[in-house]
Amino acid sequence: MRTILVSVALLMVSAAVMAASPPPIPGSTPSAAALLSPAPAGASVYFIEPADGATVPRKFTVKFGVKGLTVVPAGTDEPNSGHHHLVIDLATLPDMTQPLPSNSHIMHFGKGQTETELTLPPGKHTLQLVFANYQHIPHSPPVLSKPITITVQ
Ligand SMILES: [Cu+2]
Repeated sequence: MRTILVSVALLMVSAAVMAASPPPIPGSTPSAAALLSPAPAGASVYFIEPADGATVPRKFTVKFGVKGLTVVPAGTDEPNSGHHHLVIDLATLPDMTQPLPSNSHIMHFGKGQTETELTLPPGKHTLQLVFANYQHIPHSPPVLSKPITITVQ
């Protein structure tokens, strides 16, 4: 009997908590704007290596540079911080106001890494860096490198 009473009390508490936060309206993204982090003036990301136009072996190192922002692991919500994302062979960038997708064209470095080893098939490839906040959402305005083109041997 006592267990039942406690359960009923818990149910009432959960109902009250749920009533306090109304469900999002379907089709709208009310929280997205609130999650955007402002980019400090002059913030930038860039490739330390390889250089634009470089010829590299199939397996090569990519080093990420950043100015005006601090690299922290994903999930760490601090002002003017975030983590690197490497965009590979993607002509059109995804929506810069939403969390970046994670797929073969967009690599997340959510542990706060500032370099990686990449293996790509021979030929020309484009690389671009996008910095994003603790929720994987690019800053506002987005902090992007210019895309570089490399030739993999
Ligand atoms: Cu991310």
